[in-house]
Amino acid sequence: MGRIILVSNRVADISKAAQAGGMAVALADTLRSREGLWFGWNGRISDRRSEQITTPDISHINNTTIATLPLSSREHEGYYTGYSNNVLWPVFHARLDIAQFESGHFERYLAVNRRFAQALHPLLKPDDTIWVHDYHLIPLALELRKLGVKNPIGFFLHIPVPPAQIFLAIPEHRELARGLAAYDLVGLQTKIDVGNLIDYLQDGAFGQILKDGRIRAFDREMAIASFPVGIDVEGFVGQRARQTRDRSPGIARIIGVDRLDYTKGLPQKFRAFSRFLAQNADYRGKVVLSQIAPPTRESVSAYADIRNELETLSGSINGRFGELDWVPIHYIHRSAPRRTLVDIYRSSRVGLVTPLRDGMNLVAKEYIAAQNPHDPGVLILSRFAGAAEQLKDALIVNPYDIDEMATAIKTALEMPLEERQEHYDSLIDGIKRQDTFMWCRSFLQALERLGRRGTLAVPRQPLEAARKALQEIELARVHPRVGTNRIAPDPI
Ligand code: ADQ
Repeated sequence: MGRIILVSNRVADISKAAQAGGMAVALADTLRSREGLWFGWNGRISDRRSEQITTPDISHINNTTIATLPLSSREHEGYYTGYSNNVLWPVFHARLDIAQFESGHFERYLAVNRRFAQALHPLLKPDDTIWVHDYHLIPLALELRKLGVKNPIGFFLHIPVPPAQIFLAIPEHRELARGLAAYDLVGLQTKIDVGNLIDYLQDGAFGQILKDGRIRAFDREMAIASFPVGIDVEGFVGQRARQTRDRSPGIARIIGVDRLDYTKGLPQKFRAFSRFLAQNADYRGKVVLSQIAPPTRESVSAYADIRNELETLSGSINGRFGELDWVPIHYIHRSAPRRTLVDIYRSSRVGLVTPLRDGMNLVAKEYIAAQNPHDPGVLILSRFAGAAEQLKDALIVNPYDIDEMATAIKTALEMPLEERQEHYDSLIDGIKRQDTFMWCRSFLQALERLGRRGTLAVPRQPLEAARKALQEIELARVHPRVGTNRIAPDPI
């Protein structure tokens, strides 16, 4: 069996993968069981010019080679902050309003991908399988193909794909599509993402769906399929720091754990909790919202704005409802050690996971995995998190609908034990079945099968599958006016 070559913007420390959680665990596990190489940026910014940074630093951990390069400061500004974080991240999360299309950044983005391809090329062997991760590296396969690389190359996008009309607004959308077409397999989080990408490729890049479900674009054929990212359930629960204890007897906790990012819907979450307190005076003093939100990408101005907004909001809500012995919102702008998360989730009555848009959202899965099966808490989940496609037995809400979220909080707090257990049983089953190891295995098997036989069983009708997935989420959504989390479709 050939080697596995992983390429990602940042290379995880595989000796500490368990603490990082999520996909790092599965990738490190794959590299333990077969020879491989992990290539990417080492997180450092060098004083040297980019032309002088050509050979990667190489180290070895067991049978894995780690090859990393620094970025020059111009590259960091154009490729990382400028294009990846200020164009691709907001646009793919449907936030065209805050995208910053500045000249020169796309060229830097391409140039870094070209430099990475040139540095990786000499390290490759003919029977290697190459797996590239995330939006920073969309053009990498095309740059490798230009150097004559014929190996199977797969790409996995961790963030969502926006609807075609939004994708089309990126000035360089055709170059990005041409880059995607250089991969043999493009893996996305959900069927809805697959539908969006195929829609765009048909309308914006004149792609065609072939009879076997693959897509032909820019004179190449690629397979596009969904591979939902999961968690390592046992590994996560097993690292639990201590036994659950009720931290504040008599007070129910609602928990939120999100990076402080404008995609995570934190102001809407705070407003919904405030609306809930305004409408349910009897709950004042009996429930708190604890929001853990560590800082990320603080050099980007949109992140400073969201931080200010949250600090103002939590201050005003606490000022309006708080008492000397009760503060309604605990807002913690720091990271929590991973081993304490299980205990925090488990001792919280409600998990409130309401991003405006999210590729998957692993916090939703971690919250369920951490619950006590005999007395589980309730997950409230945004219909716009990729996880909603799998976790339809959560209370599914529209994060823009503050009243609906406020109602869902009440429904969750008052849900009888039997109903909570039914929801939990169905959710934990799916989370265990589609875990992080299955995600990694199924992507690699699909990519290697494509490399050997040139075929992959993908849905023949991906657009139909996407439409059905969207309808199913809408059907599962909490409906405040009906007061139930199940509505029947309207008769036509
Ligand atoms: P993220 O946007 O980072 O990831 P998410 O999947 O929710 O989002 O979580 C990442 C991990 O970070 C989780 O394991 C969580 O426990 C941890 N984490 C978050 N906040 C924390 C805190 N305050 N303290 C400690 N740990 C915290 C991107 C995409 C997602 C996609 C993942 C994986 O944006 O949509 O699910 O990649 O593909």
